[in-house]
Parts: sequence; structure tokens; C-alpha cells
Amino acid sequence: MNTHAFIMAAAAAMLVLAAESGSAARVSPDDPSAIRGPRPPRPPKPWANKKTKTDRDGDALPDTLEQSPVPFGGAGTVTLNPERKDVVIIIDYVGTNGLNTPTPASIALILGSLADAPVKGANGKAANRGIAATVIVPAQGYNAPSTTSIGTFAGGNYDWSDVDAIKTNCIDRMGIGAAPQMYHYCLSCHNYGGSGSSGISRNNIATYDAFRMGAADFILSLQSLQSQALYAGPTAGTVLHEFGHNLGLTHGGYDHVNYKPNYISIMNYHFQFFGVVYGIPSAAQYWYSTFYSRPINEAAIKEKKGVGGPAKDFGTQVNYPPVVVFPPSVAKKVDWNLNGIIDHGRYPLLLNFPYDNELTWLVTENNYKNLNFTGGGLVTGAGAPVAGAGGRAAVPAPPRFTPATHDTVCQEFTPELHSTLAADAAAQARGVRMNVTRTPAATIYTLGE
Ligand SMILES: [Ca+2]
Ligand SMILES: [Ca+2]
Ligand SMILES: [Ca+2]
Ligand SMILES: [Zn+2]
Repeated sequence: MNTHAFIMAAAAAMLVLAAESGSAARVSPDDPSAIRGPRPPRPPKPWANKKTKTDRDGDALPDTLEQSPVPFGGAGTVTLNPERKDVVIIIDYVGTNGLNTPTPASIALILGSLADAPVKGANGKAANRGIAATVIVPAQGYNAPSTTSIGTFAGGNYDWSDVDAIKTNCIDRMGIGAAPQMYHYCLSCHNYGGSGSSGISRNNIATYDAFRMGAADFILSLQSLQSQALYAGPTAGTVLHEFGHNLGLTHGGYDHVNYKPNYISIMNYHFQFFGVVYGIPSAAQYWYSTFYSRPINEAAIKEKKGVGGPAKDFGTQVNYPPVVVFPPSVAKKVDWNLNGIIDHGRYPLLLNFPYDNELTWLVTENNYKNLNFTGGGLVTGAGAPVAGAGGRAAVPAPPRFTPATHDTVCQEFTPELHSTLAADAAAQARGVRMNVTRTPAATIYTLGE
């Protein structure tokens, strides 16, 4: 079926759906997949870790830990800044042949993306904006064949015990057993549980609130393509996507609903591998959503309003199918139904296909105002390891609703996915200045000045 015929058929089917849903007056926050009605649900108040007297930059790392270089076993030392948000990510890898080792280009994209984050540090100084990431790659990978599938699924849930064993092995390999557990651990492997998935984050999936508490561990599993220069972009995008889950972010922002064209974030599957489309001429950027967009009602789409003012300079994507990319800017008028004109009336259209076949409100969030740096728990005092999930003390998440469904497994990675933007991304990576420190146990990457 061609695109036009598909849209017409879909529109006809959806008129029926819209009529059925017209009487739904109240939104059930327990079922975001069924958000319908004349008014959009009210977005939750944005939250992020608050700055405190003992954690002035609000990165959940106490000032006492950040004020002097942190001994990090055989890897050397890690330098933090009590006035700028810091994250520390260990990217471990399976095998000794380099097939799962992320390239410096992909790490440059990761550092550059986080440095771009529109978040403030301890004070208003420009130098303290953004997130300073330290990426630590062990000198020796986990000694197993590089194509080893890591772990198994038990009743639909991934069993992390094999990852725990490899993480313990990594701590031994780098001699960081005495280091504060201030880091997130990423295992880069061929695949996990025999799946074609690109990665998974270790969030508690029991409830939406629990998910938003974040996590300390995640997997990168691009079927060994993470070591290839051409895949610097998809590698960085996937690391940042899974790390976003570690920081409590979801596929929908407001909920877990995926593929919303007004949620311009690498947490949205549309943008994980190739970034969000930004600027003129447009370039891929591996960013989380920088704004809360006006909610869009799929049952009554108004093309004249587009995605709304904050989307200025952003493009977006839909999959009707096929995939359609709308170039910047989608702030005002968007010809969502591809009929060549900006329609005056309202009409129904499934904008976030293929996630669901329901006409709902698509509600988003500004990811950067909702980062949970306590992902996996708090690091206390001078950084002594604290017991709890992932070796850290549990921190309660802010109250939010519980969705009817949630997912654990991130999207399929197929190497035949287009590579043009990946090449662009590799070029961008060359523009990021990195400090690279090598010790016998590890290589430490930080952003250069
Ligand atoms: Ca801090
Ligand atoms: Ca800091
Ligand atoms: Ca139109
Ligand atoms: Zn995901």
C-alpha cells in the first residue's frame, strides 16, 4: 500500500475510534496509552535533583567527594568539580579482539552531547553549565569470545546476574574495589539474552515511579558494530539512550509511549541511532529533549500549530510507514498528512505509529529538567561505598503515576539502518576536544578545554 492510500485507510478507521472515545471525560493517569478526551492531561511538575548545601551542583555527588581528585585504583584518579554536574561512566567490553570496544569517536560524541546539556551548576557561571562526563574504558576487556551472548531472560525479565559477575571482574581488572561507587557501569557486548536489541538499562520496571528512580547499570549491544568508525553515531546514541534510562528518562517523557513526533529526544526510538535533527543546515545531535512541547491530540490534529514554538530549529520524524523526516523547523506548520497543503480543519491521524493504534494525547517532557542523578542510589559522605541497589543507597523517586505497561528491552539494531548520519556524526566527533589519559588499567576520557 502506498503512503497516501495507507493514510486514507487509517484516517477512515480512526474516525470511528475518535467517535468512540469522545465521551472519555477524565484521563486515567494509570493508563497513559488511553489518554483521550478534549483536554490534555496536565503534565507533572518537572523535577531534577535539587542543589543542596552538601551537593551544591545537584549531581548527587557530595561536595566532600568532589573537592579533590578521587583515587580510582589502577585507572588513576578521577577529577570532579563541586560546582559543575559530573557523571562517571565505565564502558567495559566483552572480548580481547576489540570488536566490542567503543571507538574514541563515539566517546567524543557522548562527552560532547552531555557537555551541551542545558543544565546549570552550582551558580550561574557559564563555565559550570552542562554535564562533565568522565568515560573510563578498561585496558583489558572481559576474557570471553567477543560474540558471547550475555545473560538470559527469565519469564520476560532480563537476569542481570551474569552482568554482575562481569562487573565484579571489571572492578578486579582495574583494581577499583576501594573506589567510591560513584560510577555507572556499561557492558558493551555483541548481544544479550540472544536478542537483536541494541541495549537495556537496569531500571526497576515494577512501576513507572520505580523506573524513574533510574539505575546504575546498562548494556550496549550493537552486535559488535560499536567498534566500527561508521557506527560512532549509533553507538553514542545508544549509550546515551541507555544512560538516559539510568538517569530515569523514559521513551515518552510523560509516560513510556514511544515514537511521539513532538518528543524530540534520543529517548524516542525515532532518534536513538541517528540523533535529533537540529539547525539549518540540519545536523544530527545526540540530545535529550530540551523542551516540553504542547501536547498533540491525535484525534484532532491541527496542522497550523505544528509541534509548537520551542521546536524552532528542530525537525522531527514519523513512521506512517514509511519513515518521513520533517526538516527544521516544525515549530509552526506541519503537513502531517502529506497532502501538500496546511489543512485548516482538524483530522485524526496516528502520529506515533508503530507504538500503538490508538488516538491519544501525546504528552512529553523536557528531559533535562527531569534528570535523576541519583540513578542507582546516592553516594554519600566522602564517597564511601554504600549498600543498596547497584551498591548505592536507594533514593525515592518523586510521586508519579503507574502505567499499565512498560518495557525493559530497547529497540532492535539492524546494521542495514542507514549510515549517512552516522558518517556525519563521526565528522562531528572530530570537533570535540578530548583529554585522554592512559594507565596500565584503563583509558580515561574527559572533555578538553
Ligand atoms: Ca555535587
Ligand atoms: Ca560535580
Ligand atoms: Ca496537510
Ligand atoms: Zn530504551
